[in-house]
Amino acid sequence: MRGNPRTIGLIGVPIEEGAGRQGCSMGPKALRIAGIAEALASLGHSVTDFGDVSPDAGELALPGTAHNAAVVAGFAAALADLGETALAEGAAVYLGGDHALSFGSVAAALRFAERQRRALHVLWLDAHADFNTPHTSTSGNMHGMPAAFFCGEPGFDGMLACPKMPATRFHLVGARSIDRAEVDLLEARGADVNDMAAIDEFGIGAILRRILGEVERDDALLHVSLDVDFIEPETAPGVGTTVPGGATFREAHLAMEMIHRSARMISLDLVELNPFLDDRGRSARLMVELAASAFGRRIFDRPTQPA
Ligand code: 5AB
Ligand code: MN
Ligand code: MN
Ligand code: MN
Repeated sequence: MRGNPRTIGLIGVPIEEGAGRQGCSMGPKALRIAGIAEALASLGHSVTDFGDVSPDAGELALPGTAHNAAVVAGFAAALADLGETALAEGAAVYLGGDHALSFGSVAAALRFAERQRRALHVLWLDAHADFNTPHTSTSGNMHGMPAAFFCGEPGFDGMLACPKMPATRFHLVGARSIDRAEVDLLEARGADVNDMAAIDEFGIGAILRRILGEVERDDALLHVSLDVDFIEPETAPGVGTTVPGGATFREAHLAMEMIHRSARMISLDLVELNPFLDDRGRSARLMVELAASAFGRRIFDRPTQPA
């Protein structure tokens, strides 16, 4: 074991209503079959699986275009509560499910941070910004909206009561497909956008070092949201929204290894895995490996593979 053993709560979130196509509801099962609990426990952590969360029932329609807003809101409400319970005991790992689960997972982290009187930073590892609102979205798919919600953009009345955070603490890394309206909003709010060109030019290590340094400077807590499409689709094909030119296997691992060393992460989303599109469980296993790196697995811990 490296560093301190932690108590980790796994929360399955079988939501697919935020995405434009079906399949992400099978993600929690695939991540469990790929060995998420065993991988974290093998590092010396104490792992509890809370099972799959069920959405609270309710009605909600948002002005503008936002498909399945009631389902997304129902998951968010249930998840914000269960997430807070998990955070009170240790770290939370959310097994997605599409990225609309972050309406709830980040709400839980913001509530927890507020109670601790600490600031929260969010690291968003994604090809996309997920900074649309029901007024700007051209697809109406709510997996493209959670960041705008928790950064306090208008248009989500009735979603969920929770603290909001300034977009200056929202760090997007890996972006290569951002909608016009998102670019304008991200710029206007001063969000920290690091696109693939920045990774190519400066290296992901330098970018992560700067971001984690800001978290340290603020003595803040960190929530990490890992979208499968952050990674190059040839390496992680099990996702509905592939964009070529993504992070490599090693870039993704280095990011997770640096997150571990910073010792600031309280919660981690593993989102957008679509097992229906995956190649023999490859992307599911990669997401598990990346989560293990974020919780302390190092290259030295890995046995050499037989030839
Ligand atoms: B994902 C798009 N910006 O709003 C939209 O996969 C894509 O969680 C959103 O990052 C992608 O529909 C959402 C075009
Ligand atoms: Mn996303
Ligand atoms: Mn994405
Ligand atoms: Mn996606």
